[in-house]
Order: sequence, then C-alpha cells, then structure tokens
Amino acid sequence: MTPASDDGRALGDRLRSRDLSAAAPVLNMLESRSPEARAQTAALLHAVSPASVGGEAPGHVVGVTGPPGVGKSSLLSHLVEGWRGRGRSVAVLAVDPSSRRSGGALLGDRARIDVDPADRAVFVRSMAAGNRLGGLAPSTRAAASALAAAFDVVVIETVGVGQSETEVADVADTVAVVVQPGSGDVLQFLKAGIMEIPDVLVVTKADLGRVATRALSDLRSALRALGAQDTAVVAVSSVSPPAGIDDLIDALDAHRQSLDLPARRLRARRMHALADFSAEHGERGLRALGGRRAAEKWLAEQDPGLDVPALEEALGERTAQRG
Ligand SMILES: Nc1nc2c(ncn2[C@@H]2O[C@H](COP(=O)(O)OP(=O)(O)O)[C@@H](O)[C@H]2O)c(=O)[nH]1
Ligand SMILES: [Mg+2]
Repeated sequence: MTPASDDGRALGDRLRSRDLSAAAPVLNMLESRSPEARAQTAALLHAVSPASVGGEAPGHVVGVTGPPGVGKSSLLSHLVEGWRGRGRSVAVLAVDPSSRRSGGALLGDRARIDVDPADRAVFVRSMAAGNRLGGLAPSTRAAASALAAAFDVVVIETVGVGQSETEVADVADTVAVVVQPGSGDVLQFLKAGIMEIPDVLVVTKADLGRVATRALSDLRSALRALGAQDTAVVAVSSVSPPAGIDDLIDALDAHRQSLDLPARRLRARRMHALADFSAEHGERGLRALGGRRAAEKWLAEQDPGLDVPALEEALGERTAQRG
C-alpha cells in the first residue's frame, strides 16, 4: 500500500490548495519509474489539469536556457531572491546535463543555485536531462505543469542554444535565452534564422563592461533587422553588486502579461503528451503515427479540453487504428 500522502490525486489536491510542501513528494513520484507511479502520475496530472483547477494553473512557467558557463545558475540565485522580495513563491527545476554520458566536460566551474535553505516558499531540484542537449525528460514536463498549480513562479533551467537543442519553449510560458558577452553564437543563430526569437534575451556578466554593452547593442540591432524590436533585451550582472535583476523580472512579467496563456498551455499539453508517447514507444511509435509532424498536426485538431493523460491515450488509440 502507498501512503495516502503519495497518492497522485491527493498530491494534486495539495498542489491545487497551494501546499508548497507537496513539491518534494510530487517530484519523487514523477521520477519514480515503477508501474504504480505511472498510474499515480496520470492521476496527478488530471488533478492539476485546467478542468480540475478551473482554468490554467496560475504559476508563471519560465524557461532559462543558454550554453554552459554563461551564468544561468548564478543569475537564478538573484532572480529567486528578487521574486521572493516581491512575495512570490518559486520552484526551480535545474535540468542537469551531468547525467548525460558526455556531460561532465561541459560543466567547467559551475555555480550552484544559492537559496535560503530555511525558506519554505523556495524549492530547487536538479533533474535528469532528456536524450539530446536541451532535451527534457518527461518528468520535467510533468513537474513544471504540476508545480505551476502551487508556486507563483516555476523555472526550468536547461543547457542549450539554437533550434534543435531546446525543448523548453514547448513547456514554458516565457523563455529567456541567456547570452555570454563576446560569444557571437546567439547573434549568429538569430540572424541566420536558425533560432526562433526568444521571448526575452539576457546578456550576463554586465560587469565585464564594454564587451557586454556591445553584445547588448548587437542583439538589439539584429532584433530590429528581424522586425522584432519589441523583444526585451536585458543586461544583468550576478557579481556584487548584482545589476539588472529587477529589470529582468519586469521583462518576464511583461511577456507573461502580453501572452495568450491558454493557447500556449494548450500547445504545451499536446507537446507533453507527444513527448511522453515517444519516450514510451520510441521511433516505432512515432512512425505508427505517420511521423512527428503528422502527429503534431493531428494533436492540434483534438479537443482542447483533453488533459495530458487523455491525449496520450488518444495517441495510443490512434496507433492501434492505423496499425
Ligand atoms: N564576471 C562574472 N562572472 C559570472 C557572472 N555570472 C556567473 N559568472 C561566472 O561564470 C561561471 C559560470 O556560471 P554558472 O552560473 O555556473 O553558469 P551556468 O553554467 O550557465 O549555470 C562561474 O564561474 C560564475 O562565477 C557575472 O555576472 N559576472
Ligand atoms: Mg547551471
């Protein structure tokens, strides 16, 4: 027997009543691979679905992504403090590439996200990465949507830059791409159209001075040339005295305000179901759906009221019909 506190539906109810202490058992359940946990996860996702919550989960899901060493974790320590200063509860899911076989070499001198351990309105968890750089494990998608029922802000920190390398845009309401001053990669990707225009661009290490100022102006002129001059570009420094943190929080909030949240969340649920389906059934499963593009197209035609477990079930039924 599982204790009642580990029951998926009970945990979902706790999140819905904004019981932040549910976060740790929720993550334990989502990361467990037992068959029992799978059924409980479906119950949890149902309990935090819009139909159960009575609308989209209130939290702001923010993706923070960029190459290793750019300063994401250092920045998050300050962002968490800034959000707390505004009275918001924060959960951070740090997707850890060290669990990948080749990941160790990427890490260098990595900072940890530094938070007040006594603050119960802050939850930080490292999670395994998906199969590709920038890829998310199914448990991270589930965790983000579940925790958004309870926390004011849910951050997913991922490593990656460019197009094929990041899945965080499928999950987050707002994606901040973090740029290293003096490295032209994001600029080149934007100009070449390889990378979709992020919701917010962040230039880190503003304390480095001119190289950071240049990165800022180069990005702004590239955005203007692309007709995306409204995209916020914010410079921050995570060394004392920290700078730009409030501006960044304001920029993230402004994006959230301007967003069609139900549309973005609906897409996130469909992509989540497809990701879970392909994690379970692999390439063969996708082929049985006629390929990824066809599956996405079909999902886009389904009832917007379906939650993730229902969408997964529908995908399974579709392979059975086609097969
Ligand atoms: N000068 C300077 N160094 C920074 C800043 N932010 C981070 N760093 C350093 O950059 C390195 C990588 O930072 P980290 O936060 O681990 O980057 P992540 O891999 O993107 O999470 C560490 O040595 C940090 O001390 C900053 O604002 N200014
Ligand atoms: Mg980091």
